[in-house]
Amino acid sequence: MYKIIQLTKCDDKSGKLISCESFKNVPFDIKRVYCIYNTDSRFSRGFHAHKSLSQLIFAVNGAVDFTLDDGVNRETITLDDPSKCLLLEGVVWREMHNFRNNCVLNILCNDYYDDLDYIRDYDMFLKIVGNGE
Ligand code: T46
Repeated sequence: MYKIIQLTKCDDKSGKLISCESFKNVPFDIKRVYCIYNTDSRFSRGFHAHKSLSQLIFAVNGAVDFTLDDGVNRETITLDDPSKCLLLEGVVWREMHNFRNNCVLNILCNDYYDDLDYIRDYDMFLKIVGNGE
């Protein structure tokens, strides 16, 4: 349903650095990068799946809980360290809850923005993954 990719940290007394490179630690060609910032713990985000988009997601600041669902299993994982990346490939329902400590998310994608790639209806999602009526 998902993979965690651990980035190597270059860490010294002046600070920490992580880097992402296509086909090295990112398993796809990066076509788009977007950022979610100014987050508010009172509001959750997501509530959709993608038909074909692959994404690598990491919290460059703060923390957030991702609830992931493949139509059979539902699991919640926390992103709270910039070197801990969540790789989502395939049709996975995602919800983001409990944004905290000024959470800023960085997301790398293998494709351009396309509204038609979104599945925003949970029953439709279940049908697509073969677990609906
Ligand atoms: C995902 C989770 C983790 C754009 O114009 N370009 C973009 O590249 C993106 C991602 C969004 N938008 C527009 C579309 C909406 O009008 O920004 C608005 C907010 O997007 P959305 O409600 O989809 O945001 P989230 O936080 O619910 O979901 C986002 C991504 O859309 C989604 O692909 O997996 O983050």
